[in-house]
Amino acid sequence: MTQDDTTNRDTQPDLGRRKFLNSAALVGLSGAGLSVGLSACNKESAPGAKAPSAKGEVATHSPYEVPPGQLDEYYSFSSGGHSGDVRIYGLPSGRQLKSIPVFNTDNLVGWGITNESKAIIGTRPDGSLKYSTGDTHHVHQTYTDGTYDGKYFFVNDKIHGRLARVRMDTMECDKITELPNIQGFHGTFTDKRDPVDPKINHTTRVFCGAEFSIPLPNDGRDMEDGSKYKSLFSCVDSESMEVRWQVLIDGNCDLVASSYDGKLAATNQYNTEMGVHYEDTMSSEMDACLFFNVARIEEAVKAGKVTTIGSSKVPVVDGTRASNKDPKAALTCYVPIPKNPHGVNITPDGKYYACSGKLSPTASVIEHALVLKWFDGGLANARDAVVAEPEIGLGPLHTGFDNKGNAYTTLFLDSQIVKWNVEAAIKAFKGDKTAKAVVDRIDVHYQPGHGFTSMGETREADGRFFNSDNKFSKDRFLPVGPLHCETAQLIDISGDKMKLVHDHSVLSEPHDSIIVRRDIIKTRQIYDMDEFPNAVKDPAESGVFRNGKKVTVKLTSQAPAFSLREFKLKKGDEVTLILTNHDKVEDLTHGFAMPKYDINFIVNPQETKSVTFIADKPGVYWCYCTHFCHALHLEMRSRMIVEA
Ligand code: CUK
Ligand code: CUA
Ligand code: CA
Repeated sequence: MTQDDTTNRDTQPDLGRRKFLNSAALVGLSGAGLSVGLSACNKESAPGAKAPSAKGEVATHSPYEVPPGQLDEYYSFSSGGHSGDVRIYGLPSGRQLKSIPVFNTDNLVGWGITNESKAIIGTRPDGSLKYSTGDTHHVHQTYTDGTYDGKYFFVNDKIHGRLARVRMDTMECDKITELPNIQGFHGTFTDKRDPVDPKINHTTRVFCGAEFSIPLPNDGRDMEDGSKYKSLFSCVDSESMEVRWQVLIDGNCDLVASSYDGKLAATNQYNTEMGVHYEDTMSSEMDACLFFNVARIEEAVKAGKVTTIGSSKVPVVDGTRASNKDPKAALTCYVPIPKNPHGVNITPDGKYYACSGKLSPTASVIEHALVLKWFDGGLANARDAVVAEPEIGLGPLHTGFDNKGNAYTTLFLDSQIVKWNVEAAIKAFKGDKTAKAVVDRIDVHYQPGHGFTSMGETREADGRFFNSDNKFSKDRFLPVGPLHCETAQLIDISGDKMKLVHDHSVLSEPHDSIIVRRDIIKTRQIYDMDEFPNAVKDPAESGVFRNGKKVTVKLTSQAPAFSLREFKLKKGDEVTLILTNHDKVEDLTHGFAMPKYDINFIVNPQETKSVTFIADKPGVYWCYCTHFCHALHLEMRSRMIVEA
């Protein structure tokens, strides 16, 4: 116990509980065989640790610390769950860099407020947003030849069944597609390679699983007849964002994985029972990991062996068990695994899928080549594609991989990360008594959901870091009311033993993330004015342009002023205000807030945005710059006059 700890205690309201947790945490840490390096790190980062000296030197705390002025080595892109956004963190520091609004509305940038963002999210005939809520779970990037290409990432909305695309040069959502005839769009994964055209070596497909079964079409028929409830697995074109095809399946889809050769996509199924009631979904000891033969599905679509559902034009092929009994013609392969599995992840060498048991303490290892063999008619039972099923702990959920053949699985119930060796697990499954799958364990705080490794979803997995996104933080951070933040724990996986690097707080409620080497991400510094068709290219074009009741206000911003010091409207005008930022300096953003009209957005350098509103309240409204831009930022205003 250091002096700092003792001093700190006097200010802690709940002494006993904190003491208990400290020792509990210590027990966990020593159990995991942590090195001296970590305890040193803990001590030095305790309150009162050495501050930077007056000379401007920087105190160094641990080999993982990113000193002031230095940049992180990795980006982490993390879904925000029911906040509807995606966050960007720097790792190893854990600094939060940005929240990208996607399915939520956002005051900072005006997402859901500007016309441009509303057009992406989708509107109702009255101009209001079609949906203003969303639930982001899984973030996956586009690939070229098995590794990230930094072009786009995709993220799902579980609530309304939508897939969003975010362009990674500006880190902005540019397209959203609603999948037809599904509910609970949960798992999604970009294809790692499109083998159809050898010249196309990058992602063109995004696979999407539907977790909830519904009557098809869901228009009021068959609501009490559970046997009529079905799920669909969808494929979206990454460029057009149109749904290419869907597969009707038995059971449900949960998480999704894609293969490195573009031949298979997989989804774990926890409701093979096709239960409509809670208990029914857990009644069977075995569920499945379902594999899709992508080439055969696309041939069937081409050959017109399809149906459509309701008003949707998307071709649907039949992937149900009854229609796919002959492996040589089958579109789908149901590999039985225990019980209510959660998570399916492929090893960086593309050979194996790890599917966690959730209600079974096991991970099932399925060999990619054996699933292909089943489709060729060379494997008697689909279950024979399972080459290992090690017992790894309670409540296994998600698995990340290093570059040395090890898997790292989150254990929700055990509050641990377990490191296990895939080849050792396979040997043990074959009966080799000397082979031990589990290599190491480390306690995390508390109840991990997703875990992911640096570059672990690519061929360039580097085995440096594992990040555990935990579902409960309890006492790890200052309490902030009944709703706590969540804990992310960064673990060094470069050695034999896992080492806890640090905790960083994450706003509720992250699900999945990817850790991407920073050299892959190439962002723009400013926008290109020519890309905005409505740009006000010359401040001299500014003014109020009237066409009956329809009025266009054009203005520009350049620090520290708007081009129009004032503009006049008449009560009842339908106004579209277009603002182009003429500043070219990186990071020189202006804001535009309009009191009582509920309008607030920003324009970044060389960017154009517009808003449309009815001038229904006569009076004077000072529209002001919200984003601190200049010494005269507070003076940066434009007077909107609405005549009665
Ligand atoms: S699911 Cu959240 S812990 Cu939506 Cu990725 Cu497994
Ligand atoms: Cu422009 Cu503040
Ligand atoms: Ca089940």
